[in-house]
Amino acid sequence: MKKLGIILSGLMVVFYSCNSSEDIGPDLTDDLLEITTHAENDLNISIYAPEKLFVGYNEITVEIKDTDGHPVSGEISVVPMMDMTTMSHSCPLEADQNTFSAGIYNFNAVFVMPSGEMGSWSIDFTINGMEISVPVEVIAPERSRLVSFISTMDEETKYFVTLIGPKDPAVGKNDLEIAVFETQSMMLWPAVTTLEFEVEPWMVSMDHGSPNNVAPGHTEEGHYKGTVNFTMTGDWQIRLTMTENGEICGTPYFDLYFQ
Ligand SMILES: [Cu+2]
Repeated sequence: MKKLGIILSGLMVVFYSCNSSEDIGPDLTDDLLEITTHAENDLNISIYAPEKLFVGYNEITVEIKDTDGHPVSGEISVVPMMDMTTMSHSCPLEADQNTFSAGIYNFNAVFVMPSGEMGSWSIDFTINGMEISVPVEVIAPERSRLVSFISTMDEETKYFVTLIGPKDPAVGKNDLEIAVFETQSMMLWPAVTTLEFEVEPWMVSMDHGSPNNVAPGHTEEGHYKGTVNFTMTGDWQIRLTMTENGEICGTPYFDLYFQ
């Protein structure tokens, strides 16, 4: 009788933990936008992001449930792909985890072109051995958050510099974050970790800069962080000088506007 009690209480724990794991579910806060949902191979996949997917650095959350609505766990891999009919290519990707739990998986993708007549994007998953391709739309933002160019140093390396922050620029000191990748093949877009930068915010309309800026330095995996100081509202350019071993490889800039 005592044994039965232990078994029963054990079962209670199992039932209880089943229920509570459903309750844990996705922590999808209100500030995430549902980009798309896709059903295939008995899985329902929803893709969320802070805003519409755009050319630049996108932080993406994937919700994976079975057909009964229960969160799924297991193994996962992800590859963004653009099909351009005569060829296809991927893009820079930050996806370190190859497992996911409680139905949630996060990764970052730097889309390098907008969807359109040139081609269409999909996010191709392998989830617990099943290949699932989710079509997505990528827009070109009003002000570019991705600059690509060929290195002026070796005239060969193709760089992609993406502006991650400031996300909400304001008068005063703002955290600056950029990330840099290069193209090695249609599928290989590694982070570039060996660069140095100078930064100069410039107000084009009034032809002046600002004091007290901090050049972005490498932190990890091709991310560079610094500070930009805006002395007034309006149109600004974040002008960067990118060097490697003391030689200039490019001068990308980003336009910003805030009131
Ligand atoms: Cu393309």
